[in-house]
Amino acid sequence: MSTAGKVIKCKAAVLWELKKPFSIEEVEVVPPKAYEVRIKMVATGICRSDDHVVTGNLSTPLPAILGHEGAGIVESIGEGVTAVKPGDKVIPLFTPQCGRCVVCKHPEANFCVKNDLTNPRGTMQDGTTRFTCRGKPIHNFVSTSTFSEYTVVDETAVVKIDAAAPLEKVCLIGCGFSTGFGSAVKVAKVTPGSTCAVFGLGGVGLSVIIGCKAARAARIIGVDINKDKYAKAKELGATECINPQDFQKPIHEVLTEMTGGGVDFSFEVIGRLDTMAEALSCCHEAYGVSVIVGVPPGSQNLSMDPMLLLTGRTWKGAIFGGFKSKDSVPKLVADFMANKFPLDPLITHVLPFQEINEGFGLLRSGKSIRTILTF
Ligand code: PAD
Ligand code: ZN
Ligand code: ZN
Repeated sequence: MSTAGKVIKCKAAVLWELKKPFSIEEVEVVPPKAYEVRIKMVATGICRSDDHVVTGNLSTPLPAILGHEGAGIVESIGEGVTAVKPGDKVIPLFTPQCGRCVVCKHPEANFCVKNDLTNPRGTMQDGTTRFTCRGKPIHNFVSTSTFSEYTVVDETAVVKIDAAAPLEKVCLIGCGFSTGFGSAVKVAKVTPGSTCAVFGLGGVGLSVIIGCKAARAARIIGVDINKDKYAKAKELGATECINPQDFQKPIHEVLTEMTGGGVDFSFEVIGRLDTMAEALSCCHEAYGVSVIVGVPPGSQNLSMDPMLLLTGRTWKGAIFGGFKSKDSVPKLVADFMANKFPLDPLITHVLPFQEINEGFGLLRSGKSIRTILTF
């Protein structure tokens, strides 16, 4: 029996309050309005950015259905939707691509003005939400809300992918993989033979390493306080790994000495102000490029000595690896299908969706890289 045009009752993980576990609830998901798409989720990854919402580091209106690294199948479409049809395999896009705004028209930029990150409303483009639970409206999260058996997204925030793609793997292209990989190949533009330092060896940091290796960097130094992360980092291309806690001096001094003056490219993939400063300082004073990938704690500032930039360093940052989401995600899926990069090493755990709190526990304890929740 078709569910198109009807309210769907299904399970979703609702975050009612900060610093509380997710609550698996029955929610109502209303049909998509014009230019909207309702998706049956098949798989979703757990990213540290979701956890940043739980801790309060990343602000978004609550109660909300989080999750932004998913893949699913179109259940129904609203009026006027042409980009996808029921049955299509799709990836929701937490950075939309409307195709019409000044950012979408810019050849390099990807942070479409329709994003819900800078001033999050936790709604669809029309300012309302498609979820209710126990009679209350429940907010969306960054245009996606993948921690639900069904979700509704704007047409600008979803893209069709190869019908043969394994959704329980390519969901990582919805965030972690693309963010890390793009930070290396598109934002930093890592060059052959270069030296790179990657601070933070989680799912996103390891994807930076995959990107540095693909760009044929000669030396890739992983930096993490959890030594359990080193084996995987080396398997994916790190040539050495170091722990800042093993040294008496700041890690940027260690890296500067190790590399005879500083690395060519550095990446902060943790989300801490102190490591952002260390990553900037460890790149070469005359030509180093440092990229901020980690999401910093909300409303905190970092003071820095402008001399660090005056001598020639470049300091950058990007959301979603600088990729224009609609243009890039289908191509990245095709590249994965053509074995151009791996995703399997990033997946350490697979759990049924109902065990979402266990999945977050694995992330917080440093035991997982990516946990995939399956529906
Ligand atoms: P993760 O928690 O899996 O990995 C972070 C890693 O950093 C872990 O291995 C930690 O052990 C390590 N770490 C923690 N503290 C330190 C420290 N003081 N020094 C060295 N290492 C440390 O997270 P993730 O890989 O899912 O995400 C990493 C960051 O990237 C996080 O802040 C997330 O919010 C952000 C992110 N940004 C975007 C974007 O579009 N820019 C997208 C996705 C994720
Ligand atoms: Zn993410
Ligand atoms: Zn746009």
